Amino acid sequence: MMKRWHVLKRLLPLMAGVVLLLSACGRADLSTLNPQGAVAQEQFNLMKLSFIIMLLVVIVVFAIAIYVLVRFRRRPGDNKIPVQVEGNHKLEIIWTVIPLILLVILGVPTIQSVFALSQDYSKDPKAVVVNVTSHQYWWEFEYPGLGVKTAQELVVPIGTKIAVEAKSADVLHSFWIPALAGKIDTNPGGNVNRMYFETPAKEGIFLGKCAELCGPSHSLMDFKVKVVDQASFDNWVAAMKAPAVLPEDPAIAQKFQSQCLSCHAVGDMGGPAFPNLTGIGDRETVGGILVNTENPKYQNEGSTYDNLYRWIKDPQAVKPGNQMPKIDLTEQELAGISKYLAEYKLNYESETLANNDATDDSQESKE
Ligand code: HEC
Ligand SMILES: [Cu+2]
Repeated sequence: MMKRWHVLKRLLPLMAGVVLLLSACGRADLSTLNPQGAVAQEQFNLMKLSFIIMLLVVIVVFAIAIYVLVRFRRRPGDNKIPVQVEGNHKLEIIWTVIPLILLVILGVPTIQSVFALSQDYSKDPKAVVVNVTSHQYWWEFEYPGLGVKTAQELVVPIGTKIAVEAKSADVLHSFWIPALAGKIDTNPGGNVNRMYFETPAKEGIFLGKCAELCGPSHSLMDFKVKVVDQASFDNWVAAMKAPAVLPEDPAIAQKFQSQCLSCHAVGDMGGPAFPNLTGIGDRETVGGILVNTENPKYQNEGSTYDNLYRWIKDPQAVKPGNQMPKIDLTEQELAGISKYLAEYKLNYESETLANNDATDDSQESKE
């Protein structure tokens, strides 16, 4: 007994260490185990149910196995071969019926949920319909009912069903917001996949991921879901439709128009096929991964918006293989354009979200 305790005592710090290590793996804004909204909650309940059943089976099977090992072990001097039993009707019926019952307990709610969660809410007037298009390596969000298009950050109102129609512009990707809903593949070739999720009743920012290996920058293909109150959402929609604001400095404005608006859109100007930059100053990140904040540490020739600057200067260095080319700009143009974009804010948020700093602190710019 003493000896066993000694072994256990040695193992305790190790086990405590493992607990600490694993507890750091979960991020509230990126965890299926911290579900937000009704859909994620239902999926989590299914997980709990199957986990509990599994745990019960494991405990019973191990208990019987250990009991048999101990009770019927060979003792010194005992050389008798025990009675050999072959087949036992009662036992066989028991261990066939119990799994059947467990499967029914697991199956009925699972099938119910699968059908309930595959409902199409795109015709529901209370739902917000979003057409999601994945690109190597960014996400496009179009709100067909509202006439708005944005990228990288899906802005949605609280407590609402979001009906997603997902497709891909190039290769296979997968749309996944761990804290809000399960994932869905986005396919090329006009094949639309549908799902819906429900936003929680309070504001917050949730991290989304591409969950299908799609190329060298797959792991950098992040997006955000920004849940805001209804008033902020309405403000946002209106502000997205407002006329474009161009850089004040005419030389910078000219450069921006000729070099950037061939691909990008701001307000009512520019091309529709590439990420819409309207209100990019409000976005949490640049390119989905670099934190979009002012950071004097990287003061670059008059621009403290290090990450916008860094992206525009050499997007390929940030996300290898993405479709934005490196553009020839002078330091002054670079600084001017990044400052302009950083200050391009729509100011749509009500105070609650501005004060509730749900921004993910662990999202460091990778350097
Ligand atoms: C050939 C088309 C093209 C041109 C020209 C172009 N871009 Fe881009 N840009 C892209 C694409 C594609 C992405 C998305 C890259 C990704 O994340 O995979 C992007 C992403 C961005 C982003 C990040 C967007 C976000 O939502 O986080 C910024 C900022 C940006 N571009 C600024 C500029 C500026 C400034 C210029 C002009 C100097 C410019 N781009 C010129 C195609 C272009
Ligand atoms: Cu991917």
